Amino acid sequence: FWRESMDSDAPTLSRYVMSQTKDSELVLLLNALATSFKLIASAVRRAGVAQLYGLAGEVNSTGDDQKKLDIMSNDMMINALINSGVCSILVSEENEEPIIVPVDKAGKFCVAFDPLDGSSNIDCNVSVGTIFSVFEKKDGVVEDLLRSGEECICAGYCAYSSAVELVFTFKDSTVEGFCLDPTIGEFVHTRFNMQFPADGGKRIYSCNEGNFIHWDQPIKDAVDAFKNGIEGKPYSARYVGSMVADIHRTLLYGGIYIYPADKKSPKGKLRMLYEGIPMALIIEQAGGIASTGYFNGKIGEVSKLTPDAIHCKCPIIMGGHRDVGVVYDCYKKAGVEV
Ligand code: P6P
Repeated sequence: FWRESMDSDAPTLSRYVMSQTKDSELVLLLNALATSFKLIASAVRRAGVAQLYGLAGEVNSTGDDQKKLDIMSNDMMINALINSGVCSILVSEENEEPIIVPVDKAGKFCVAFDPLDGSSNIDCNVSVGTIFSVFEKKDGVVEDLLRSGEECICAGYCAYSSAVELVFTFKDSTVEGFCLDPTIGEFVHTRFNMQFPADGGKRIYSCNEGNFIHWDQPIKDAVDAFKNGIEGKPYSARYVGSMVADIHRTLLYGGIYIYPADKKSPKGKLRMLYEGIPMALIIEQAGGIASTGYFNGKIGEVSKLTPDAIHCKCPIIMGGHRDVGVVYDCYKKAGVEV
């Protein structure tokens, strides 16, 4: 009995990564990322008692007021990645300019990340997360990150909530989930080959309806369809306003997440490199769809977009065939080729 009291064979993140690749630098990269997620989780946990709520008095690349936790989380990721010795270029939502790793510590990866996405929610204890995407260096210049999502070698997010949960995927591989076990300080494998619910899952639509007046007609028609219920089946509205929370729920429960291009945000609001592309890789490799909706004159796929600047934006419509199909039907009715 006593031997079952502890897992003497814990399926840790490092063990999983080493089982998937012989590239020791990739193992080092994931370890450095995991270390930063543990540090951020600790800072988020302590925010209330360590006076980490509130503004830091600066603004970021998005023009958002930076929270103390934004800056602390950003420092934690930058320091962990620079000292991993396997990165050359870092792009953070919190930094207008890319971070060029000193040559003596430079390696073959380029990493784009939003260290604490949804941090406008942090002061009211709503869950937040880190989102990241990884590319291989070409020339060691920032243009190495201005590549199609199809060249992304791995991507994922870490949710800081009731559990600290890392969900990530290697390109052309499965989506795996790891929970931080605080008793051993390791991410352990808890979800295997995550799949978007085949039937579309729960009928949930997730969008900021405060933008309704700015949307194009097909998006308005699709959201109205969800509101009115489809084939007599009602939908629920769920919108946290933290992308990691909204996407994680959509991946696990089903439904659709919509942040379209509109009159207010002609390129969408979310960032391509460290929100759109990583989430698209996760959703697609879990069997879902990550569409841009009508963007650049056509209906496209987020994972096939190429950023023209490190902080450029993209529209995002993510879900299963059932609900994304409702959006597509509305575009077809408007005469758009889908
Ligand atoms: P809105 C948070 O600022 C964020 O980048 C995502 O985490 C979230 O999904 C979205 O923006 C919320 O945007 O316009 O609805 O407040």
